[in-house]
Amino acid sequence: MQIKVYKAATMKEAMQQVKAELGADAVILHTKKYREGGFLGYGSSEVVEVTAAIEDQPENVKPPKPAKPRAVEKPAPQPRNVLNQYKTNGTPAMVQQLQQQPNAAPSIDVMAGMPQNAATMPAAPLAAPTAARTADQQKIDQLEGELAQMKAMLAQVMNKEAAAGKVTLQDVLQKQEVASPILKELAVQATAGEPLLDYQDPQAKGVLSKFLAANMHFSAGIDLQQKPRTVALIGATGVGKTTTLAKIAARFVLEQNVNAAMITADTYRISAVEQLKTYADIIGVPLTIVYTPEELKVALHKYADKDLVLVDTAGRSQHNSYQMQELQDFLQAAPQLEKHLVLSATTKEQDAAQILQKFSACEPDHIIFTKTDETSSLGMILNLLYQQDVSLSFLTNGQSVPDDIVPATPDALAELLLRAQI
Ligand SMILES: Nc1nc2c(ncn2[C@@H]2O[C@H](COP(=O)(O)OP(=O)(O)O)[C@@H](O)[C@H]2O)c(=O)[nH]1
Ligand SMILES: [Mg+2]
Repeated sequence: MQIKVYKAATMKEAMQQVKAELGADAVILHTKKYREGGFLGYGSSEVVEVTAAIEDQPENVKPPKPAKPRAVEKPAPQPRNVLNQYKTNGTPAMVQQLQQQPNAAPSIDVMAGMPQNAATMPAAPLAAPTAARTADQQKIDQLEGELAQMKAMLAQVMNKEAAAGKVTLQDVLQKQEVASPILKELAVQATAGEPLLDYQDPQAKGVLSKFLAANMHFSAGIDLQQKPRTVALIGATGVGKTTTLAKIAARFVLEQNVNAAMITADTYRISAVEQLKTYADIIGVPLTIVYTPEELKVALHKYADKDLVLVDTAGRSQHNSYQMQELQDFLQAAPQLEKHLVLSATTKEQDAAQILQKFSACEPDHIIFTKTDETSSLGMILNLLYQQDVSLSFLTNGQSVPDDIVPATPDALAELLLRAQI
């Protein structure tokens, strides 16, 4: 590796020198700004010093050409609902500004999609110290800048491996359509290089799981500690409410011997009642059919001694305000109900965001994602629930009752996301 120091009056000029001499692959190791010449501080001029490095080239390889100006990157699509919650601190704009300058630091190339603080690293040591800034703060800034530079260098090395056919954690998440601002957040929050781990590396699952745990809420199923537990499943038609309700009931009753009962308010189709009656008979739990909010209250009272009461509801369309109001009125009759909104993972993200928004009038406590086996775009789950208050309770992955359901945990979601076929 060659390391060279460049001095110039401005950062731009110093970067031009670096690029002209070392080419586009150069990495900026350090930047410094100080005053030189003059007498007792008078008449001195400001100097920018940039330390840059380039890996040694094999002999038959020509020296690197100066970087071509980068095409202006399209702004990353922002995920709905969560847009305003990213901790950007204004840095993406700075990155974009740097990328748009033909003379921008060559290290920006290396850092596309990298931590924002790494991408803006030359700026940190150059920030003019204000009177209020303590020496400690400056030291911290400098250390942060250096850390970001090291992250960027490591990423560069690992990027080469990725180019050699490795499928990284980041690749898989991209394939799953995780929104790019979230991918950038992963790069910021993870240790340098972790997003570029091979997706099959056991460490990759740990990295993803930790990121999910830090940025989403998980309730890992239903906790029966808080008694009595009355749970209603709500959502659009055909998303898997009844099947999921049967899976939950079967798990609790058959595996944990829980004393449970079922109530159904889905009386629109005879087949819907019959479907649940069949499950109730097989599992061996009582089922009550209710037509009005009053009847729901009576049924809940009747089952007051049960450890778990599961309530099925009719599918509602988010576009039908009458249906939505009817559901709200129904749920208001029993404020103690814990509401799980059931969403199919096969729904278009835009529609799922709308369903989430419309059903928020019913104040769901948890979200269940069904049919995770039928799509390879599971990034939607993360895009929708990123830094939202509502928690993920279950994930279902097939039609089989009771097998195809798992309590939602960071590990379970990480595992599903990493199952992508590349
Ligand atoms: N592949 C797959 N199908 C599911 C899953 N959950 C439910 N289904 C199917 O989706 C269809 C609708 O389910 P149902 O429970 O009747 O939906 P509801 O109208 O919301 O009550 C049925 O054919 C279920 O077997 C799942 O996790 N994966
Ligand atoms: Mg149903």
